[in-house]
Amino acid sequence: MKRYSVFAIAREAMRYHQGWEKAWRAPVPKAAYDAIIVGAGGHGLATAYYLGKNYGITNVAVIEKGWLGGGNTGRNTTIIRSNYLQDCSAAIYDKALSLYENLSQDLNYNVMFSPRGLLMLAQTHHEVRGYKRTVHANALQGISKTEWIGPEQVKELVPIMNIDGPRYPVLGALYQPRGGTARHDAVAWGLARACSDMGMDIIQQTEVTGVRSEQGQVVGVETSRGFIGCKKLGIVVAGHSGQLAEMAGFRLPVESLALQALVSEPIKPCIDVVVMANTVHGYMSQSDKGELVIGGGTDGFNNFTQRGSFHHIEETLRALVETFPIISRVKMLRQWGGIVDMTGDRSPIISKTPLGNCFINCGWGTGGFKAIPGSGWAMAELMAKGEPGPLAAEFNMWRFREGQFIDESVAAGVAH
Ligand code: FAD
Ligand code: PYC
Repeated sequence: MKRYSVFAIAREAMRYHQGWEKAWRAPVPKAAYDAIIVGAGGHGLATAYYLGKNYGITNVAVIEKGWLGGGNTGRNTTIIRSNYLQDCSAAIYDKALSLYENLSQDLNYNVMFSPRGLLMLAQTHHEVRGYKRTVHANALQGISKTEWIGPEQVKELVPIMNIDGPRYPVLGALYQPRGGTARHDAVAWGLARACSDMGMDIIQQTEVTGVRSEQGQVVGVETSRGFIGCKKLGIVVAGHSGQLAEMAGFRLPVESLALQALVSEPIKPCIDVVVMANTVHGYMSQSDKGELVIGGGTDGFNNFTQRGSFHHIEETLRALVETFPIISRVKMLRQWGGIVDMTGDRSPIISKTPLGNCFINCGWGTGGFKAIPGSGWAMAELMAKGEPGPLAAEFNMWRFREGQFIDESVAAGVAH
């Protein structure tokens, strides 16, 4: 792991930062690897990282058609929490949260993890019931401290909030003090640097266009730079999972949808917790630069456009202005979209596939940023051992055929 002395930092400052080493190499692909991971988003990079760190498997390539972190990982609104309902979900999201708490130290890279606390507002009686149930479930799971708080406590935590809105007054909130945010690019960059330091190849601007198999086993992938062989394949491509599965000859129960977000001009600090308002379909936090980071629900139709749209700004802001009247005069700066992969039960898939040595990690939908280290940990175990460990066991892709759904529609929030 690279460490720089204060003298090196001062020297580089004096020579206009011309002498820093590249954080990761730009290697020419080898003919073959022990493991190939398709997709250099957070989940693909974390899988590679824990393959090396936990299992000593470092002859690994991560193949990315664009630039690393350029998919949903670099487009998300960075909310981290583990307040899920079902035991298997709470376990993996809480594992991820625990890993996030030490990720900067582990990677020696500041991922700017900020446990500022997270509120999920209850604005209907249905939500009150749903969130109280989650608090009880989390207490029984014994892993993630969540609590139910009343409207006055909400107002104390977020003075800019109007809790007496005409349509949807705030009836209380599900509060997770350990929740918060991290810097999304830094998570991808820190993982990429650590993988590269372990000798792994991160191969950008290279699209996987086919999966070659013989007698039920993957032998390698076709790419825009030619064939690359592998002994194990991990598919970790979020909104493009259906396409990769088709290349490998199987179908997945996922849909691809655009999820949009926007940021405002920077303003003085005015909100120091993360707030999600799922009934009105809006959520908000403030970045270190002062921008309000805002998002809403998914587009109502399947698509692959990574763009924002005007109707979305209108709908999301109309909803949020009722709860945060002060934002009515703030200018919005940028908007964008990312392609998320939605399963019917709003829970992910970390699974073996019909091909013996091919594994898939997808279906994180609108909520996978928070899961990155836990997901990588579980996927690395699956790829290294060929069988899922306790964190992944219930997230297999056959649960949809068997009706073993892991219903997280309340916890998914923006995608309920
Ligand atoms: P990605 O980061 O999308 O990485 C997949 C990579 O695969 C991409 O880089 C892509 O280029 C590559 N790829 C695809 N096809 C190929 C191919 N054929 N060959 C090679 N490479 C390929 N989650 C939260 O927990 N909290 C949030 O606040 C939150 N907010 C969100 C807001 C928005 C607007 C969006 C879009 C998502 C949000 N999410 C949030 C969800 C979260 O971003 C995703 O679940 C998570 O980032 C998925 O990570 P990933 O590594 O699986 O996918
Ligand atoms: O999963 O917490 C979440 C989330 C918030 C916004 C988008 N996803």
